[in-house]
Amino acid sequence: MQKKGILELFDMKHVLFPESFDENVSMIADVINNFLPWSARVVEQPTLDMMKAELDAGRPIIVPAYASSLQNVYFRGFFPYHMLVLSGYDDTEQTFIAEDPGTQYGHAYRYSYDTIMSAMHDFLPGNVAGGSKRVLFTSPDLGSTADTDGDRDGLTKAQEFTYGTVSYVFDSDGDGFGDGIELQFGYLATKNEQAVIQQGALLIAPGSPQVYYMDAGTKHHVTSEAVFFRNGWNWQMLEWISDRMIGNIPTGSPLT
Ligand SMILES: [Ca+2]
Ligand SMILES: [Ca+2]
Repeated sequence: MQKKGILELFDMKHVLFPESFDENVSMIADVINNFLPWSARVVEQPTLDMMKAELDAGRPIIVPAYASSLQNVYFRGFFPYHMLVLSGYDDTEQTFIAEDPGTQYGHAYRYSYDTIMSAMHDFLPGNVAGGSKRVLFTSPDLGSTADTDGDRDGLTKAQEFTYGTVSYVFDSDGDGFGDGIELQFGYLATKNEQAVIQQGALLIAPGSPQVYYMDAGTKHHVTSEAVFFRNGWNWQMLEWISDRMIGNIPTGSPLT
């Protein structure tokens, strides 16, 4: 869950922060809380015990770090600021178990407690080594973020995941109408229906078992399977559209 989420984060952040190239944890929390199917909160000055308790509860922690202090021999090139995810710990070895996107060896990579606690620094322009000690505690629950509407399309974050629309895109199917307005009026927000109802299309909608053939801007009921197969059609050709949209299309004579 979280791993995919971390990758998506960097695509989403431009929606909230179009001008930003570096992210502090509070910006990352905003992106998570607006757009991802989980939630996060900034925790200042976390102690080792607090962090272990989170990991015991199965909740990964996002840690901002001054990269040099991580002393990861696989890092290449110079980058002052780095984020990684802690997914567990090992008291015997005194290590955190990390998912570190910084190298190809980052899966289940181990950093000592001391390394993480000392490298932990939030982004501070020009002086990451002086950044505050803080992390993001994450939760698989939407919590109070269920009601956010980061892309301002009229659907809450929870609704976007229920309906399968894109939480950070105002108009998921790119048909010129926002997600919220389409669902409010009974259209599909995840399919460009106008693009589908073209000449020759075979249409079906959830509220009716009837199949229609589009011809000259009108829909024609295909009255039997015999008619359907006689025309060389197959079921894969059916396009599902909303009851609302199919109701908008003028009806012509049935195909018999
Ligand atoms: Ca949306
Ligand atoms: Ca749309």
